[in-house]
Amino acid sequence: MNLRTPFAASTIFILIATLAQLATAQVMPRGNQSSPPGSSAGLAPDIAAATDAEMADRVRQEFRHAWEGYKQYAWGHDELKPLSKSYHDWYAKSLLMTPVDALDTMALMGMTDDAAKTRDYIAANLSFDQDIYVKNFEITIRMLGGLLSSYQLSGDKRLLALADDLGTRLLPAFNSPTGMPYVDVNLKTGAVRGVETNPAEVGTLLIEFGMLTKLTGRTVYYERAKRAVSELYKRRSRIGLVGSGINISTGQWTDPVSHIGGGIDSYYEYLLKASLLFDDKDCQRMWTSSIEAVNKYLADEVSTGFWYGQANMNTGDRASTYFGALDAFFPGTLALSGDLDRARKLEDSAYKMWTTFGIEPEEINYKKMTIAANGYELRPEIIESAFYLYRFTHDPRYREMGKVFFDSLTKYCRTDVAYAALSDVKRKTKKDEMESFFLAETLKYLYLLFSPDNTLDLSRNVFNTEAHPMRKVW
Ligand code: DMJ
Repeated sequence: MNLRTPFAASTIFILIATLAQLATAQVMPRGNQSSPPGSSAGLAPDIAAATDAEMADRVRQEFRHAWEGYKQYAWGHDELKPLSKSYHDWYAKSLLMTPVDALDTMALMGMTDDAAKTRDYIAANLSFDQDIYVKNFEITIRMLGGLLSSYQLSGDKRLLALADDLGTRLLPAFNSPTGMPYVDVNLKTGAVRGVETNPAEVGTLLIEFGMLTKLTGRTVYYERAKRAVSELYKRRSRIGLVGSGINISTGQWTDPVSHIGGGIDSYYEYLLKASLLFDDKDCQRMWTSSIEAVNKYLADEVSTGFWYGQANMNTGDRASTYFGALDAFFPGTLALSGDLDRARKLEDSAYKMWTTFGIEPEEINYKKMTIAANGYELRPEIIESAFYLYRFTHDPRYREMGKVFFDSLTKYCRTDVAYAALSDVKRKTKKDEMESFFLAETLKYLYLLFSPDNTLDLSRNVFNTEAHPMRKVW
Protein backbone atom coordinates (compact mmCIF):
# COMPACT_ATOMS: atom_id res chain seq x y z
CA MET A 1 0.00 0.00 0.00
CA ASN A 2 1.38 3.35 -1.00
CA LEU A 3 1.43 5.79 1.92
CA ARG A 4 3.03 8.64 0.01
CA THR A 5 -0.04 10.73 -0.41
CA PRO A 6 -0.36 14.45 0.19
CA PHE A 7 -3.76 13.89 1.78
CA ALA A 8 -3.42 13.96 5.52
CA ALA A 9 -6.83 12.45 6.38
CA SER A 10 -6.38 9.72 3.81
CA THR A 11 -2.99 8.91 5.23
CA ILE A 12 -4.41 8.60 8.71
CA PHE A 13 -7.22 6.32 7.59
CA ILE A 14 -4.88 4.19 5.49
CA LEU A 15 -2.45 4.00 8.39
CA ILE A 16 -5.20 2.87 10.73
CA ALA A 17 -6.34 0.28 8.19
CA THR A 18 -2.76 -0.96 7.73
CA LEU A 19 -2.13 -1.20 11.47
CA ALA A 20 -5.39 -3.06 11.95
CA GLN A 21 -4.39 -5.35 9.10
CA LEU A 22 -1.02 -6.05 10.68
CA ALA A 23 -2.64 -6.68 14.06
CA THR A 24 -5.07 -9.11 12.47
CA ALA A 25 -2.28 -10.86 10.61
CA GLN A 26 -0.33 -11.31 13.84
CA VAL A 27 -3.10 -12.97 15.79
CA MET A 28 -4.69 -15.01 13.05
CA PRO A 29 -3.21 -17.13 10.30
CA ARG A 30 -4.72 -16.28 6.94
CA GLY A 31 -8.16 -17.66 6.23
CA ASN A 32 -8.50 -19.28 9.62
CA GLN A 33 -11.89 -17.89 10.63
CA SER A 34 -13.57 -21.07 9.42
CA SER A 35 -12.99 -23.48 6.58
CA PRO A 36 -12.58 -21.83 3.17
CA PRO A 37 -16.03 -20.81 1.95
CA GLY A 38 -15.77 -22.50 -1.42
CA SER A 39 -14.96 -25.96 -0.12
CA SER A 40 -18.48 -26.89 1.03
CA ALA A 41 -20.51 -24.83 -1.37
CA GLY A 42 -20.75 -27.31 -4.28
CA LEU A 43 -18.70 -25.16 -6.65
CA ALA A 44 -18.42 -26.24 -10.26
CA PRO A 45 -15.07 -28.12 -10.39
CA ASP A 46 -13.58 -25.84 -13.05
CA ILE A 47 -14.29 -22.79 -10.89
CA ALA A 48 -12.96 -24.46 -7.75
CA ALA A 49 -9.68 -25.21 -9.59
CA ALA A 50 -9.36 -21.84 -11.37
CA THR A 51 -6.40 -19.59 -10.55
CA ASP A 52 -6.90 -15.90 -9.73
CA ALA A 53 -5.81 -14.88 -13.23
CA GLU A 54 -8.20 -17.41 -14.75
CA MET A 55 -11.03 -16.11 -12.56
CA ALA A 56 -10.35 -12.51 -13.59
CA ASP A 57 -10.42 -13.64 -17.20
CA ARG A 58 -13.68 -15.52 -16.73
CA VAL A 59 -15.28 -12.43 -15.18
CA ARG A 60 -14.07 -10.38 -18.17
CA GLN A 61 -15.64 -12.93 -20.53
CA GLU A 62 -18.96 -12.67 -18.68
CA PHE A 63 -18.80 -8.88 -18.86
CA ARG A 64 -18.22 -9.19 -22.60
CA HIS A 65 -21.16 -11.61 -22.90
CA ALA A 66 -23.56 -9.16 -21.19
CA TRP A 67 -22.15 -6.15 -23.05
CA GLU A 68 -22.57 -7.88 -26.42
CA GLY A 69 -26.20 -8.63 -25.47
CA TYR A 70 -26.76 -4.98 -24.62
CA LYS A 71 -25.16 -3.90 -27.91
CA GLN A 72 -27.21 -6.30 -29.98
CA TYR A 73 -30.64 -5.70 -28.46
CA ALA A 74 -30.57 -2.37 -26.62
CA TRP A 75 -27.87 -0.22 -28.20
CA GLY A 76 -28.58 3.49 -27.72
CA HIS A 77 -31.01 2.82 -24.85
CA ASP A 78 -30.71 2.93 -21.08
CA GLU A 79 -30.98 -0.76 -20.28
CA LEU A 80 -31.23 -4.21 -21.83
CA LYS A 81 -34.27 -6.39 -21.11
CA PRO A 82 -32.46 -9.74 -21.14
CA LEU A 83 -35.43 -12.10 -21.49
CA SER A 84 -37.55 -10.31 -24.10
CA LYS A 85 -34.33 -9.17 -25.82
CA SER A 86 -35.55 -5.62 -26.00
CA TYR A 87 -34.78 -2.41 -24.12
CA HIS A 88 -36.00 -0.10 -21.41
CA ASP A 89 -35.52 3.68 -21.13
CA TRP A 90 -35.96 5.37 -17.78
CA TYR A 91 -37.43 8.54 -19.30
CA ALA A 92 -38.93 9.76 -22.57
CA LYS A 93 -35.38 10.14 -23.92
CA SER A 94 -32.55 7.66 -23.43
CA LEU A 95 -29.58 8.92 -21.40
CA LEU A 96 -27.34 6.04 -22.51
CA MET A 97 -27.21 4.87 -18.94
CA THR A 98 -25.68 1.44 -19.51
CA PRO A 99 -22.84 2.67 -21.78
CA VAL A 100 -21.98 5.55 -19.42
CA ASP A 101 -22.16 3.32 -16.34
CA ALA A 102 -20.19 0.46 -17.95
CA LEU A 103 -17.49 2.50 -19.69
CA ASP A 104 -14.87 2.58 -16.91
CA THR A 105 -15.28 -1.18 -16.32
CA MET A 106 -14.29 -1.73 -19.95
CA ALA A 107 -11.26 0.50 -19.47
CA LEU A 108 -10.18 -1.33 -16.29
CA MET A 109 -10.64 -4.71 -18.00
CA GLY A 110 -8.42 -3.61 -20.86
CA MET A 111 -11.23 -3.62 -23.45
CA THR A 112 -9.59 -0.63 -25.11
CA ASP A 113 -11.31 -0.86 -28.46
CA ASP A 114 -14.84 -1.16 -27.03
CA ALA A 115 -14.09 1.67 -24.60
CA ALA A 116 -12.91 4.00 -27.39
CA LYS A 117 -15.95 3.25 -29.60
CA THR A 118 -18.33 3.71 -26.67
CA ARG A 119 -16.70 7.04 -25.73
CA ASP A 120 -17.11 8.29 -29.30
CA TYR A 121 -20.74 7.17 -29.36
CA ILE A 122 -21.47 8.92 -26.05
CA ALA A 123 -19.73 12.12 -27.15
CA ALA A 124 -21.70 12.18 -30.40
CA ASN A 125 -25.12 11.15 -29.09
CA LEU A 126 -25.57 12.06 -25.43
CA SER A 127 -27.40 15.34 -24.85
CA PHE A 128 -28.75 16.51 -21.52
CA ASP A 129 -30.78 19.27 -23.14
CA GLN A 130 -33.99 17.28 -22.60
CA ASP A 131 -37.35 18.32 -21.20
CA ILE A 132 -37.48 15.44 -18.70
CA TYR A 133 -37.58 15.21 -14.89
CA VAL A 134 -34.76 12.97 -13.70
CA LYS A 135 -33.89 11.53 -10.30
CA ASN A 136 -31.10 13.72 -8.98
CA PHE A 137 -29.56 10.92 -6.88
CA GLU A 138 -29.59 8.17 -9.53
CA ILE A 139 -28.39 10.43 -12.33
CA THR A 140 -25.63 11.81 -10.13
CA ILE A 141 -24.22 8.46 -9.03
CA ARG A 142 -24.57 6.64 -12.36
CA MET A 143 -24.17 9.33 -15.03
CA LEU A 144 -22.13 12.09 -13.39
CA GLY A 145 -19.98 9.51 -11.60
CA GLY A 146 -19.51 7.48 -14.78
CA LEU A 147 -18.57 10.48 -16.91
CA LEU A 148 -16.08 11.78 -14.34
CA SER A 149 -14.27 8.49 -13.79
CA SER A 150 -14.10 7.75 -17.51
CA TYR A 151 -12.75 11.25 -18.08
CA GLN A 152 -10.01 10.62 -15.53
CA LEU A 153 -9.17 7.23 -17.02
CA SER A 154 -9.11 8.41 -20.64
CA GLY A 155 -8.31 12.13 -20.49
CA ASP A 156 -11.16 12.62 -23.00
CA LYS A 157 -12.26 16.22 -22.40
CA ARG A 158 -15.60 15.60 -24.14
CA LEU A 159 -16.64 13.54 -21.12
CA LEU A 160 -15.71 16.31 -18.69
CA ALA A 161 -17.72 18.80 -20.77
CA LEU A 162 -20.74 16.49 -20.60
CA ALA A 163 -20.28 16.12 -16.83
CA ASP A 164 -20.04 19.88 -16.35
CA ASP A 165 -23.18 20.41 -18.44
CA LEU A 166 -25.07 17.74 -16.47
CA GLY A 167 -23.88 19.19 -13.14
CA THR A 168 -25.10 22.65 -14.15
CA ARG A 169 -28.52 21.24 -15.07
CA LEU A 170 -28.79 19.33 -11.76
CA LEU A 171 -27.82 22.33 -9.57
CA PRO A 172 -31.42 23.73 -9.29
CA ALA A 173 -32.23 20.63 -7.21
CA PHE A 174 -30.45 22.32 -4.29
CA ASN A 175 -32.67 25.44 -4.40
CA SER A 176 -34.84 24.37 -1.47
CA PRO A 177 -35.53 26.24 1.78
CA THR A 178 -33.08 23.96 3.65
CA GLY A 179 -30.50 23.45 0.89
CA MET A 180 -31.25 19.74 0.84
CA PRO A 181 -32.07 18.62 -2.73
CA TYR A 182 -35.46 18.01 -4.31
CA VAL A 183 -35.90 14.45 -5.58
CA ASP A 184 -36.40 15.30 -9.29
CA VAL A 185 -35.12 18.06 -11.53
CA ASN A 186 -36.05 18.92 -15.10
CA LEU A 187 -32.86 18.92 -17.17
CA LYS A 188 -34.09 21.59 -19.60
CA THR A 189 -36.14 23.97 -17.46
CA GLY A 190 -34.55 23.49 -14.04
CA ALA A 191 -38.01 22.94 -12.53
CA VAL A 192 -37.94 20.77 -9.40
CA ARG A 193 -40.33 18.49 -7.58
CA GLY A 194 -40.43 15.96 -4.73
CA VAL A 195 -39.90 17.12 -1.13
CA GLU A 196 -40.12 13.76 0.61
CA THR A 197 -36.70 12.18 0.45
CA ASN A 198 -34.15 10.26 2.53
CA PRO A 199 -30.57 10.59 3.79
CA ALA A 200 -29.06 8.64 0.88
CA GLU A 201 -30.60 10.99 -1.69
CA VAL A 202 -29.41 14.03 0.26
CA GLY A 203 -25.97 12.81 1.26
CA THR A 204 -24.75 10.85 -1.76
CA LEU A 205 -23.77 13.75 -3.99
CA LEU A 206 -20.59 15.18 -2.54
CA ILE A 207 -18.12 12.83 -4.23
CA GLU A 208 -19.46 13.64 -7.73
CA PHE A 209 -20.17 17.35 -7.22
CA GLY A 210 -16.91 17.70 -5.28
CA MET A 211 -14.97 16.13 -8.14
CA LEU A 212 -16.65 18.53 -10.56
CA THR A 213 -15.37 21.43 -8.49
CA LYS A 214 -11.86 19.96 -8.39
CA LEU A 215 -11.83 19.32 -12.15
CA THR A 216 -13.54 22.50 -13.37
CA GLY A 217 -12.62 24.99 -10.64
CA ARG A 218 -16.31 25.89 -10.19
CA THR A 219 -16.75 26.01 -6.40
CA VAL A 220 -20.55 26.08 -6.51
CA TYR A 221 -20.75 22.31 -6.94
CA TYR A 222 -18.84 21.44 -3.78
CA GLU A 223 -20.57 24.15 -1.76
CA ARG A 224 -24.10 23.03 -2.65
CA ALA A 225 -23.52 19.32 -2.06
CA LYS A 226 -21.60 19.98 1.16
CA ARG A 227 -24.36 22.22 2.50
CA ALA A 228 -26.97 19.52 1.77
CA VAL A 229 -25.13 16.84 3.72
CA SER A 230 -24.35 19.23 6.59
CA GLU A 231 -28.04 20.21 6.86
CA LEU A 232 -28.97 16.58 7.09
CA TYR A 233 -26.32 15.80 9.70
CA LYS A 234 -27.49 18.82 11.74
CA ARG A 235 -30.88 17.15 12.06
CA ARG A 236 -29.54 13.90 13.56
CA SER A 237 -31.23 12.87 16.80
CA ARG A 238 -29.94 13.50 20.32
CA ILE A 239 -28.36 10.04 20.25
CA GLY A 240 -26.71 10.66 16.87
CA LEU A 241 -28.92 8.67 14.46
CA VAL A 242 -30.79 9.70 11.31
CA GLY A 243 -34.21 8.45 10.17
CA SER A 244 -35.40 6.96 6.89
CA GLY A 245 -37.52 9.85 5.63
CA ILE A 246 -37.15 13.65 5.67
CA ASN A 247 -39.02 16.59 4.13
CA ILE A 248 -36.50 18.92 2.48
CA SER A 249 -38.85 21.91 2.61
CA THR A 250 -39.62 21.81 6.33
CA GLY A 251 -36.53 19.91 7.45
CA GLN A 252 -38.77 17.61 9.52
CA TRP A 253 -38.26 13.86 9.72
CA THR A 254 -41.13 11.86 8.18
CA ASP A 255 -39.90 8.41 9.23
CA PRO A 256 -37.89 7.87 12.43
CA VAL A 257 -36.62 4.37 11.68
CA SER A 258 -32.85 4.27 11.53
CA HIS A 259 -30.73 1.61 9.80
CA ILE A 260 -27.78 1.27 7.41
CA GLY A 261 -29.77 -0.10 4.44
CA GLY A 262 -31.34 1.32 1.29
CA GLY A 263 -32.35 4.97 1.70
CA ILE A 264 -29.63 5.70 4.28
CA ASP A 265 -26.66 3.47 3.26
CA SER A 266 -24.56 5.72 1.05
CA TYR A 267 -25.06 8.79 3.30
CA TYR A 268 -22.66 7.07 5.72
CA GLU A 269 -20.47 5.79 2.89
CA TYR A 270 -19.97 9.34 1.54
CA LEU A 271 -19.14 10.89 4.92
CA LEU A 272 -16.17 8.53 5.07
CA LYS A 273 -15.25 8.66 1.40
CA ALA A 274 -15.46 12.46 1.11
CA SER A 275 -13.12 12.74 4.07
CA LEU A 276 -10.67 10.41 2.30
CA LEU A 277 -10.95 11.89 -1.18
CA PHE A 278 -11.01 15.58 -0.33
CA ASP A 279 -9.31 15.54 3.07
CA ASP A 280 -12.50 17.17 4.34
CA LYS A 281 -12.25 17.49 8.11
CA ASP A 282 -15.96 18.23 8.56
CA CYS A 283 -16.86 15.00 6.83
CA GLN A 284 -14.33 13.12 8.91
CA ARG A 285 -15.89 14.53 12.09
CA MET A 286 -19.41 13.71 10.87
CA TRP A 287 -18.34 10.16 9.98
CA THR A 288 -16.63 9.58 13.34
CA SER A 289 -19.61 10.67 15.41
CA SER A 290 -22.12 8.88 13.15
CA ILE A 291 -20.35 5.52 13.17
CA GLU A 292 -20.20 5.61 16.95
CA ALA A 293 -24.02 5.89 17.14
CA VAL A 294 -24.50 3.28 14.41
CA ASN A 295 -22.30 0.77 16.24
CA LYS A 296 -23.99 1.51 19.54
CA TYR A 297 -27.64 1.27 18.47
CA LEU A 298 -27.86 -0.60 15.17
CA ALA A 299 -25.25 -3.36 15.50
CA ASP A 300 -26.81 -6.61 16.73
CA GLU A 301 -25.04 -9.76 17.88
CA VAL A 302 -27.49 -12.69 17.85
CA SER A 303 -27.21 -16.46 17.58
CA THR A 304 -27.14 -16.31 13.76
CA GLY A 305 -24.23 -13.88 13.68
CA PHE A 306 -23.27 -10.20 13.77
CA TRP A 307 -25.69 -7.91 11.93
CA TYR A 308 -26.97 -4.34 11.74
CA GLY A 309 -30.75 -3.95 12.16
CA GLN A 310 -33.31 -1.16 12.62
CA ALA A 311 -33.85 1.11 15.63
CA ASN A 312 -35.83 4.22 16.49
CA MET A 313 -33.59 7.25 15.81
CA ASN A 314 -34.74 9.05 18.99
CA THR A 315 -34.80 6.27 21.58
CA GLY A 316 -32.40 3.72 20.07
CA ASP A 317 -35.00 0.99 20.72
CA ARG A 318 -34.74 -1.98 18.34
CA ALA A 319 -37.49 -1.67 15.72
CA SER A 320 -36.88 -4.80 13.63
CA THR A 321 -34.21 -7.29 12.59
CA TYR A 322 -33.88 -7.07 8.82
CA PHE A 323 -30.69 -7.19 6.77
CA GLY A 324 -30.46 -7.39 3.00
CA ALA A 325 -28.50 -7.14 -0.20
CA LEU A 326 -28.14 -3.36 0.08
CA ASP A 327 -26.89 -3.51 3.70
CA ALA A 328 -24.06 -5.75 2.51
CA PHE A 329 -22.04 -2.70 1.42
CA PHE A 330 -21.29 -2.01 5.07
CA PRO A 331 -18.44 -4.50 5.64
CA GLY A 332 -16.61 -2.69 2.82
CA THR A 333 -17.16 0.73 4.37
CA LEU A 334 -16.12 -0.55 7.80
CA ALA A 335 -12.98 -2.06 6.27
CA LEU A 336 -12.16 1.20 4.51
CA SER A 337 -12.49 3.02 7.83
CA GLY A 338 -10.01 0.62 9.45
CA ASP A 339 -12.54 -1.43 11.47
CA LEU A 340 -11.54 -4.83 10.12
CA ASP A 341 -12.93 -6.71 13.07
CA ARG A 342 -16.55 -5.67 12.56
CA ALA A 343 -16.07 -5.75 8.77
CA ARG A 344 -14.97 -9.40 8.80
CA LYS A 345 -17.76 -10.50 11.11
CA LEU A 346 -20.43 -8.72 9.09
CA GLU A 347 -19.16 -10.08 5.77
CA ASP A 348 -19.32 -13.58 7.27
CA SER A 349 -22.98 -12.96 8.13
CA ALA A 350 -23.74 -11.57 4.68
CA TYR A 351 -22.04 -14.60 3.14
CA LYS A 352 -24.25 -16.83 5.27
CA MET A 353 -27.25 -14.95 3.89
CA TRP A 354 -26.06 -15.67 0.33
CA THR A 355 -25.24 -19.37 0.86
CA THR A 356 -28.33 -20.21 2.94
CA PHE A 357 -30.53 -19.47 -0.06
CA GLY A 358 -28.13 -20.37 -2.88
CA ILE A 359 -28.01 -16.70 -3.86
CA GLU A 360 -28.70 -13.46 -2.02
CA PRO A 361 -32.29 -12.40 -1.19
CA GLU A 362 -33.12 -8.69 -1.22
CA GLU A 363 -33.90 -8.88 2.51
CA ILE A 364 -34.01 -11.43 5.32
CA ASN A 365 -35.10 -11.47 8.94
CA TYR A 366 -31.68 -12.26 10.38
CA LYS A 367 -32.99 -13.50 13.72
CA LYS A 368 -35.08 -16.21 12.07
CA MET A 369 -33.00 -16.52 8.89
CA THR A 370 -36.17 -16.29 6.79
CA ILE A 371 -36.70 -14.35 3.57
CA ALA A 372 -38.49 -11.00 3.87
CA ALA A 373 -38.08 -9.80 0.26
CA ASN A 374 -37.63 -12.56 -2.26
CA GLY A 375 -35.68 -11.16 -5.23
CA TYR A 376 -32.07 -10.71 -6.39
CA GLU A 377 -31.52 -7.58 -8.45
CA LEU A 378 -27.94 -8.49 -9.57
CA ARG A 379 -26.68 -6.26 -6.77
CA PRO A 380 -22.95 -5.76 -6.13
CA GLU A 381 -22.68 -4.86 -2.43
CA ILE A 382 -21.58 -8.17 -0.92
CA ILE A 383 -18.95 -8.54 -3.67
CA GLU A 384 -17.79 -4.95 -3.14
CA SER A 385 -17.23 -5.79 0.54
CA ALA A 386 -15.31 -8.96 -0.31
CA PHE A 387 -13.12 -6.83 -2.60
CA TYR A 388 -12.26 -4.31 0.16
CA LEU A 389 -11.66 -7.05 2.69
CA TYR A 390 -9.37 -8.90 0.31
CA ARG A 391 -7.40 -5.72 -0.40
CA PHE A 392 -6.95 -4.90 3.29
CA THR A 393 -6.24 -8.42 4.58
CA HIS A 394 -5.14 -10.51 1.59
CA ASP A 395 -7.03 -13.32 3.25
CA PRO A 396 -7.77 -15.90 0.49
CA ARG A 397 -11.13 -16.48 2.15
CA TYR A 398 -12.53 -13.47 0.29
CA ARG A 399 -11.44 -14.74 -3.11
CA GLU A 400 -13.03 -18.08 -2.21
CA MET A 401 -16.23 -16.18 -1.47
CA GLY A 402 -15.85 -14.48 -4.84
CA LYS A 403 -15.80 -17.88 -6.56
CA VAL A 404 -19.08 -18.78 -4.87
CA PHE A 405 -20.67 -15.47 -5.95
CA PHE A 406 -19.46 -16.00 -9.52
CA ASP A 407 -20.68 -19.60 -9.55
CA SER A 408 -24.20 -18.63 -8.37
CA LEU A 409 -24.38 -15.74 -10.83
CA THR A 410 -23.48 -17.89 -13.82
CA LYS A 411 -25.70 -20.75 -12.64
CA TYR A 412 -28.87 -18.80 -11.91
CA CYS A 413 -28.76 -15.39 -13.62
CA ARG A 414 -26.99 -16.02 -16.94
CA THR A 415 -29.14 -15.98 -20.09
CA ASP A 416 -28.25 -16.72 -23.70
CA VAL A 417 -27.64 -13.00 -24.32
CA ALA A 418 -26.70 -11.46 -20.95
CA TYR A 419 -27.70 -11.68 -17.27
CA ALA A 420 -31.12 -11.37 -15.63
CA ALA A 421 -32.24 -10.40 -12.12
CA LEU A 422 -34.29 -12.95 -10.15
CA SER A 423 -37.86 -12.34 -8.99
CA ASP A 424 -37.69 -15.34 -6.67
CA VAL A 425 -34.45 -16.55 -5.13
CA LYS A 426 -36.05 -19.74 -3.81
CA ARG A 427 -37.21 -20.91 -7.22
CA LYS A 428 -34.46 -19.02 -9.06
CA THR A 429 -37.05 -17.44 -11.37
CA LYS A 430 -35.56 -14.86 -13.73
CA LYS A 431 -37.11 -11.50 -14.55
CA ASP A 432 -36.66 -9.24 -17.55
CA GLU A 433 -34.19 -6.76 -16.01
CA MET A 434 -30.47 -6.07 -16.07
CA GLU A 435 -29.78 -2.79 -14.26
CA SER A 436 -26.78 -0.80 -15.39
CA PHE A 437 -25.04 -1.34 -12.05
CA PHE A 438 -24.50 -4.99 -12.97
CA LEU A 439 -21.88 -3.85 -15.51
CA ALA A 440 -20.76 -0.80 -13.54
CA GLU A 441 -20.35 -2.47 -10.17
CA THR A 442 -21.08 -6.18 -9.79
CA LEU A 443 -18.73 -7.42 -12.50
CA LYS A 444 -16.18 -4.65 -11.83
CA TYR A 445 -15.76 -5.54 -8.15
CA LEU A 446 -15.67 -9.24 -9.02
CA TYR A 447 -12.96 -8.59 -11.61
CA LEU A 448 -10.94 -6.43 -9.21
CA LEU A 449 -11.28 -9.04 -6.46
CA PHE A 450 -9.27 -11.49 -8.61
CA SER A 451 -6.90 -8.96 -10.19
CA PRO A 452 -3.51 -7.78 -8.91
CA ASP A 453 -3.74 -4.85 -6.47
CA ASN A 454 -2.11 -2.44 -8.92
CA THR A 455 -5.04 -2.81 -11.35
CA LEU A 456 -6.62 -0.08 -9.24
CA ASP A 457 -4.57 1.52 -6.45
CA LEU A 458 -6.88 2.07 -3.46
CA SER A 459 -4.53 4.62 -1.88
CA ARG A 460 -5.00 6.90 -4.90
CA ASN A 461 -8.63 6.23 -5.77
CA VAL A 462 -11.98 6.43 -4.01
CA PHE A 463 -14.99 4.69 -5.55
CA ASN A 464 -18.28 6.51 -5.71
CA THR A 465 -21.29 4.47 -4.63
CA GLU A 466 -21.76 3.21 -8.20
CA ALA A 467 -18.17 1.84 -8.28
CA HIS A 468 -16.78 4.68 -10.38
CA PRO A 469 -13.19 5.28 -9.24
CA MET A 470 -12.30 8.93 -8.55
CA ARG A 471 -8.58 9.64 -8.68
CA LYS A 472 -7.15 11.94 -6.01
CA VAL A 473 -5.52 14.08 -8.66
CA TRP A 474 -6.99 17.14 -10.31
C1 DMJ B 1 -26.43 1.15 -7.02
O1 DMJ B 1 -27.08 2.04 -7.84
C2 DMJ B 1 -25.59 1.85 -5.98
O2 DMJ B 1 -24.66 0.96 -5.44
C3 DMJ B 1 -26.42 2.43 -4.86
O3 DMJ B 1 -25.62 2.98 -3.85
C4 DMJ B 1 -27.31 1.36 -4.26
N1 DMJ B 1 -28.04 0.63 -5.25
C5 DMJ B 1 -27.41 0.17 -6.45
C6 DMJ B 1 -26.84 -1.22 -6.38
O4 DMJ B 1 -27.50 -2.11 -5.61
